[in-house]
Amino acid sequence: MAIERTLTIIKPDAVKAGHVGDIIKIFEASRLKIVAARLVSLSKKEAEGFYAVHRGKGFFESLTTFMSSGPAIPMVLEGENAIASLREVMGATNPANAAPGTIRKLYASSIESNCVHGSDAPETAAFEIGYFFPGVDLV
Ligand code: IDP
Ligand code: MG
Repeated sequence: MAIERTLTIIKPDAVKAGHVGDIIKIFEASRLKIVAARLVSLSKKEAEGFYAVHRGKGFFESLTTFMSSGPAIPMVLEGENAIASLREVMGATNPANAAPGTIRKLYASSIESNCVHGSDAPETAAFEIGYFFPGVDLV
């Protein structure tokens, strides 16, 4: 297994609900180490740029409005198999289908307001890390 980096975002619903600490606790317990973090309030345009792969889908408008509705916390996580590990602790996109103990099962309220983002492949991780941390020399 390789040491990888992946991008997560603690989404506006989780920040608003006060679950930032709970979610970071799960990352740390899963050996996902925070190597970069910011607190951002995305504009609609920035949210659209981040989720460009979903442009044209029925939920794109609503998703990008939600993602620009308040503060969010993008972070770069590092660890063995970090991309798959993060996806595992996040749980399924729809919290109704998420496994017990996953972040989305514990804290998410709907398929849209689902608390966290996680990159799904090395290529998307590289794009997404660059989107929020351009030119930053990560520790
Ligand atoms: P993922 O976050 O589990 O990778 P994606 O399919 O990449 O899921 O979708 C990106 C985000 O768009 C989801 O996390 C969720 O916030 C939102 N989303 C996905 N599918 C739906 C849907 O059917 N209705 C509303 N929002 C959705
Ligand atoms: Mg995705």
